[in-house]
Amino acid sequence: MRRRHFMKHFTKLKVLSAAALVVLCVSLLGSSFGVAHAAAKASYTVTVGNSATEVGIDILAFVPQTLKVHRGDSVTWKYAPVHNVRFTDTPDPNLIAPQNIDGQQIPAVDPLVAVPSANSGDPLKPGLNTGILGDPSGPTDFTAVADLPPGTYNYHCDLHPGMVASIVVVDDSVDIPTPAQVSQDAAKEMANNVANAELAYIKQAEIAQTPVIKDGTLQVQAGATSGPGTVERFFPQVGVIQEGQSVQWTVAPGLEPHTVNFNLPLDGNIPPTLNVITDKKGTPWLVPANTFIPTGKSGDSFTGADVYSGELFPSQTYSLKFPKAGVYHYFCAIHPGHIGTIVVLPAGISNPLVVPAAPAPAGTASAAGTASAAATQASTKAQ
Ligand SMILES: [Cu+2]
Repeated sequence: MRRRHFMKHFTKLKVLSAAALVVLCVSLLGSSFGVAHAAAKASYTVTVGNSATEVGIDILAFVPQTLKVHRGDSVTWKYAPVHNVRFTDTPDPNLIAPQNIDGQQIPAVDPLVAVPSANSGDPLKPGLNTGILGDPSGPTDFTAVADLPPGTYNYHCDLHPGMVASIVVVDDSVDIPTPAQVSQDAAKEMANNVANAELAYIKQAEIAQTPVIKDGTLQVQAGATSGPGTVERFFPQVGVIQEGQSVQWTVAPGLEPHTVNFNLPLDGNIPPTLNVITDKKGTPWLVPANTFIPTGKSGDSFTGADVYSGELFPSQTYSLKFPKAGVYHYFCAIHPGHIGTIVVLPAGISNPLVVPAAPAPAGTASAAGTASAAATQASTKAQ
């Protein structure tokens, strides 16, 4: 999700006092390289997602997923848009639900998720919520000091309910990887995730070059997934059908929802997914933009007036029938740059993208039969 305002910018606290620094140096001198000892109050980093929005790739993962720390170490989450960190075992089931705003029931992001429960630099506590962070213009940070007894503390992102991770506070006597080692491994893991997502993008784009029109319905995939990586694009990006045919969008499995919104604004200016409104008491609320609210149901006909699908979740489908020839651009209200086009050809013009199926040779009933007949022919010619 994309947000331009309402970003809480937190001041990073310097957790190392001069005295602590001396202790740290002495401790490092006496230790073997690459292992963090208990006396050092170390500062660890967790990367929250990763985004290459110019090509529509997001990585929906906390890296590292499991971070071992000693009591008193600090953890900084670095957000690449847009996530929250909340220390509970279950994501909020009512992420966007009607809220009482000045006596009216208005759909808004649950304050449990939207409003931070602590400031950056505060001690880590079960239930801590950082609020939604990660401006599209760059990552933002949140730091918490893990002053907790040894144990496993789970957290997740409420916007992407499969994004789960944990901080494991280990006993002071246990050696754990240093922050430098953890960051180095995390960078490698994240680079792998991005490379895999790029590969998924290329593969899906290649598949989409051969359109699938089944029973008069073109199949379009919204997004592609590779492990924690998602590609926020439509496949095919340009769909071609004939008047009276339909398009069915299927959201790729994974964690990322999408929408199908006709029409793309003429100036290309897609409004932000969420807006901030302030109630009479001055409390800010995050409310979904109009583009997020469904105006047309699956199976409707698209005749040129705006139609918005509303949020479509992984594996969910949505279809529209196109009775009128034309070129129609559409967009996803959630992801910047997630735009597609449907070209509807007038009656009498056949779809140039559809490759006619070869007629089956006489006496062969199956595709396998056709293939083996062709193979026989080829091997005969080769001799
Ligand atoms: Cu999208």
